[in-house]
Amino acid sequence: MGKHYYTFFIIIFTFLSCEEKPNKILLLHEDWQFSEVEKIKWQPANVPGTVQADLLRLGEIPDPFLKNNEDSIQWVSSKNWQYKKQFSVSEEILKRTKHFLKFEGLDTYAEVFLNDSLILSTNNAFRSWEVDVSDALKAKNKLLVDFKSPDSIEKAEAKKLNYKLPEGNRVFTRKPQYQYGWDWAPTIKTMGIWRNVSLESYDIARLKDVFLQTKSISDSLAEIVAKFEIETLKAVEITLRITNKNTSETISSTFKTKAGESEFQMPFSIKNPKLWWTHNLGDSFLYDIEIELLHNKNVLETYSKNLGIRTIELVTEKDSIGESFYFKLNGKPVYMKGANYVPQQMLDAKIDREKYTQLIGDAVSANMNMLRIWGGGIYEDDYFYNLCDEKGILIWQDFMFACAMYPGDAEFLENAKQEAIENVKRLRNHPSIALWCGNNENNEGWHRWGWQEGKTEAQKQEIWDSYYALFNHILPRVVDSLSPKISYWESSPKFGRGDKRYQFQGDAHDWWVWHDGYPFEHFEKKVPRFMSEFGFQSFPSPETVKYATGRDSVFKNDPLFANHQKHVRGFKIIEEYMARDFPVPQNAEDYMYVSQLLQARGITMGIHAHRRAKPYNMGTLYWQLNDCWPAISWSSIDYLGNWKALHYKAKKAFENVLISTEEKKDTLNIFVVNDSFKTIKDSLVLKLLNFDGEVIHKKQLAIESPENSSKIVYSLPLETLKFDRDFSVLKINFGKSEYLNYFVKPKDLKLKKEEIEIEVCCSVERSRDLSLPSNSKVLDCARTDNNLCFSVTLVSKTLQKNVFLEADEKGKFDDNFFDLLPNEPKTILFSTESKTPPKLKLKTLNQLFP
Ligand code: BMA
Repeated sequence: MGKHYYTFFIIIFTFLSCEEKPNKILLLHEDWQFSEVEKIKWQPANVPGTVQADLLRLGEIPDPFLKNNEDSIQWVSSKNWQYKKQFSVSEEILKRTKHFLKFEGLDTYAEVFLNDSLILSTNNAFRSWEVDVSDALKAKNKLLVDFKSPDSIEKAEAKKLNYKLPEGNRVFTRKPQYQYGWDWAPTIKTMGIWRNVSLESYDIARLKDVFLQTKSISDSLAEIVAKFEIETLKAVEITLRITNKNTSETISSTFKTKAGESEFQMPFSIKNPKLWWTHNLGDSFLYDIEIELLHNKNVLETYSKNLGIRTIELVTEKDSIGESFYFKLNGKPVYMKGANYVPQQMLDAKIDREKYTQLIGDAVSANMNMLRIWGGGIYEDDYFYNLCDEKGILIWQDFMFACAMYPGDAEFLENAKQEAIENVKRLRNHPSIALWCGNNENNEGWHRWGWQEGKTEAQKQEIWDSYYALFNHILPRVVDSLSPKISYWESSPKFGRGDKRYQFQGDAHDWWVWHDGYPFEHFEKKVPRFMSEFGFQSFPSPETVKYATGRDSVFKNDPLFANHQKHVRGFKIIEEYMARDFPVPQNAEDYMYVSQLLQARGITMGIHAHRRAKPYNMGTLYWQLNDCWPAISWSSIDYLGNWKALHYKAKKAFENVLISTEEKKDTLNIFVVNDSFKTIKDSLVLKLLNFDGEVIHKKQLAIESPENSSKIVYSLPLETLKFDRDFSVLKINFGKSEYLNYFVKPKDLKLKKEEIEIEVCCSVERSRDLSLPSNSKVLDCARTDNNLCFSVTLVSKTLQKNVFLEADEKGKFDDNFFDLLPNEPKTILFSTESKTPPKLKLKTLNQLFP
C-alpha cells in the first residue's frame, strides 16, 4: 500500500516538474559583420540584406540606381564575400533537445560554418535551408557564411556542356534572372543572407507544415481538411487544436506519432461560409484560423492562418474556335484585368512593407483583379501574398524560369524540384494563388527566337528533353501533388506570335506592338483568348529622372539617364510611335509627358479591344506594373511610386462597367462591357459636341447590359451626322460610366490654346456650386486635421486634352491626364500630408500644338 502511494507521488512530482516549454524561435538578425574574403575588412552587415546594399550604406560603392554608376559596382559580384556573427544561447534554450538553424534565403552559393565546422552548402536562392545543430550548439557560438561569386561557378558549369544554352550563364544559377540585366533592369547580381535566419529549438514535437485544403463548398457548408506535418523525437501522443476565431468554434484531436515525421489530417467545417472574391466582385473574406500543437495539455506552438474559401479553376476546353483560357472563381467565369509584376526591391532584401502595401493598393485602385508574378523575378515574400489575400487580387504565379533554356542534369533538376516543392507548399494556403505557370517565354524562345541555330540534332534533342523533364514532368507533378486544386500551365505564352494558333488557343503575348513596330491598332486586329503580356514603354515622371540624375531639371538625351533605358532600340521606338499619333515636342518635360500619353493610348486601346471581345477573350494583363529602379520602361507606376498616365487610364479601362466603341465603315458601334454579376438597366446618353461646346447631336435610349457580358448596345450611323471629325468628341454616358470617343488621332485634333480656370480648396469646405474666382486663383482655406484632401476644380471654354496636374507637394491626384470638356467644370481630389494648398503646374496637349 505504502509503495503505491510512493509511486503515485513520484508521478505527480515528475508531471509538475516537467511542465513543457513552448517551442522557441530565436531570430538571428543582429550583430552580423561582412567582409570581402580576399581583403578581410569586417564591417557591420544588415541581415536580411545584401552585400551591395551594405556597401552602399557604408559609402563603399556609389548608388547604382543613380547616374551611370551601374558599371562601377559590377566588381562586387565577381568577388567572394563572407558574413560572421557570434551568438549566445541561454541555458534555458540550450537545455532543449533539438535545435535547428534555419536560413530562409541565401543568395546563392554559400557554405555555412557553425563553430568552425561546415554544416551546410547551398546553391539556390529560392530555397530555404535547415540544419540540425543539436550536437554542435554551445552557449557561445560562431556562425560564418561564405559566399562564392556566381561567375566562376557558372563558367565551370557551362564548360560541362558541349553546347551553349541560350541565354547566357545565368541559367546555371538559381537566383533572380533579371539581376543579370533585363530590358528594364540594370545588372546587379546581389549576394548575401537575403531572408530570415533563425534558431528553432524544441523538446517533444514541432509543426512543420499545415495545409488547409478546402474540399467542398456549398451555400450551407464548407468542408476543409487540415493536413499537418509533425516532427517528434519519439513516438508520443500529441493534440492538434483548430479554432475558428470568427465563429469561436474549436475542435481538437489527439494523434500518436512515430519518431521523425508523421502526417495527420483533421477535417472541419464552416457553416454558411462566406466566400472569398476578388475585390471587384465581392468581399475578399478571410477566416482567421488558429492552430495549436499540444502535448500533455501544454501548448508547444500556435499559428494563425487566414483561410479564404473559394474555388479557382483554369478552364481550357476545346471549342469551335480553338481552346478556351479563362478562370472560374467560385464557379463563375471571371474576366481578369491587371498587369505583370516584377521585383520592387533590387538591392535591399528587407521587405519595405509600406512600399508593398502602396503598390498592391495602387493595383486595387486601378481596378485590377489579377497580377502575374513574372518568372524572371522572385517568389515573393509572404507579406505580398497576404496583402493580395486581403485586398482581393488573384495571382498568376510563374516558376522562376525566364527567356532561356535551362540545364537538365540530375542535380539541377533535383534542385529545381526542391525549390518548387518548397514554394508551392509555402504559397498553397493563399486564396490569391490562381495558377502556377512553368516559365516565361522559354517555349516560344526555343521554337521561334533562333536558339536552335548552329546546334546538332543530338544537342537540340538534349536541350528539349531537359525542358520537357522540368516543365512537363517535374513541375506539374509537384503542383498536382501538393496543391491539387490549382492548375498548372506549362509556359506563357502558349504559342508565339508566329504561330497561327496564337489567336485561338491559350494565353498570348503581343509584342508585334513595340518589338515589331506594328501600330497600336494591331491590338484590335489580333485578339487572343487571354492576353498575358503586351506593353509599351514611357518615361518616368520628371521627379524620378531628377532623382536618378541628381539634377534639378530634365534634359532630352541626358547622358546621365540614357543608361536607364535598357532596351537597345527603346528611344527610337518611342519616337517613331510618337510621331505616328502625337505632336513630338522638343522640350524634355513635354516629351516625357507625351511619351506617357502615347503609352496610355496604346495600352488602353488593347484593353478595350480585349474586353470588348469577352467572352472570347477573358483576360488582359499588360506588361508591366512597376519598376525595380528609375527607368524608362513599360511600367505604369515608376520607381518612386508615381502613377504614369497609363495607370490613371488603366483605372478607367478596368472599371467593372466599361463603355467602349469600335468604328466600322460609317458606323460607330457602342459596347457596354459588364464584369459584374448583375444585369444593369439604365439610359445610354450620347452627346456629340464640338470643341467649343456646341452640341451637334444628342440621343438617349434605355438599354440593358446583361451580367458578365460584352454587348453592342447601340450603333450610331455616322454618315447621317454632319460634324468635323477633328474638332468633335462624342461623350457617352451609361449610369456612372463615361467614355469620350474621338474620331481622329491626337495629333490630328484641332485643339485650341485657351486658359484653364482653376480653383483649389480644402475638400471639406468645398461648395459644389461653382462660382469661379479669377483665373488660377488658389483659395486660402483653413485646414482641419482630418482634412487630408484638397479639391481642384478646373473649367475651360474649349476642350482641353490630357490635362496633367503637378503639385509642389508630395501627394496623389485621384485623376490626372484627363480631358476637360468645354464649359464642364471638373473636380479632382488631391490627397497629401501637406497643410497648405498645393501650388499647381498644369500641362495640356493643347499647349503643344504649334
Ligand atoms: C516580355 C517579358 C520580359 C520583357 C518584356 C519586354 O517578353 O517577358 O522578358 O522584359 O517582354 O521586352
